[in-house]
Amino acid sequence: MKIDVITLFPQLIEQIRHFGVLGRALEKDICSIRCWNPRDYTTDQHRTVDDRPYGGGPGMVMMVEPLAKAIEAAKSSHESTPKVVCLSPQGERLTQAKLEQSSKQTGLILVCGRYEGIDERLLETQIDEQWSIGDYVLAGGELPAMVVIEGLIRLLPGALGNSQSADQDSFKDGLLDCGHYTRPEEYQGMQVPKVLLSGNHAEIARWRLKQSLGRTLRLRPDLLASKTLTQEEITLLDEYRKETGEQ
Ligand code: 4FL
Repeated sequence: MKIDVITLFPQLIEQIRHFGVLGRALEKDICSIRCWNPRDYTTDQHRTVDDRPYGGGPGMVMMVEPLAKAIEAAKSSHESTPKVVCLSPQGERLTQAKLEQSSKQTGLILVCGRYEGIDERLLETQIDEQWSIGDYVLAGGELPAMVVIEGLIRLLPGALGNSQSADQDSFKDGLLDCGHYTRPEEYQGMQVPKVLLSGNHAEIARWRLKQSLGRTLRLRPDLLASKTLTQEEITLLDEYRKETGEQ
């Protein structure tokens, strides 16, 4: 997968090369990241990328031309035209399902806005989708773009080691993850659940699914409401309710 990032702060995005799963995936060529700076596509002496808003008001607006040229340059480095996504609070909310769909594409262009926003005509002509990572306002789209990149790359085949797997993730089946434990067996009087020490893999899988279901019911009932449960899951959830006395 080839990801291009349109940003005034390429150094910020480049940081991810140096860390963990992402760094290794880039080294292994499972994916590539390239930044394009709109400032490199300006024609005036001051390399201007923003200007005052028509109609007045505070802040600055990112100009169409440098952004459009940077996007065009990124596009022409792809064999087939990738989707162009702008990170913005007014976008569609990012979900694991969206990341999974996008991880099947061979390319993606992420556009990071700064200042008060981007000239509306760029959104109309160059942007296919807008994505939001949550209902809050940041100083720019760079951190949200890094969130997208991290979420995407770990889904690419070979990005995670054999011992890890995106298949086991929280949200994989629309449920929260179960609790996890490691040594010691007892911490401040609290024991690791006995079933996890049993070596009975079928029982352990059943316990984990029950915990996932119960936790989702307790913490994110909205997730459970939009999921169709299998007969086994209904049974497990009933058991969880009985065991914990929860509704
Ligand atoms: C983008 C916030 C995506 C949340 C400012 C500029 C943002 C954002 N999700 N805030 N872009």
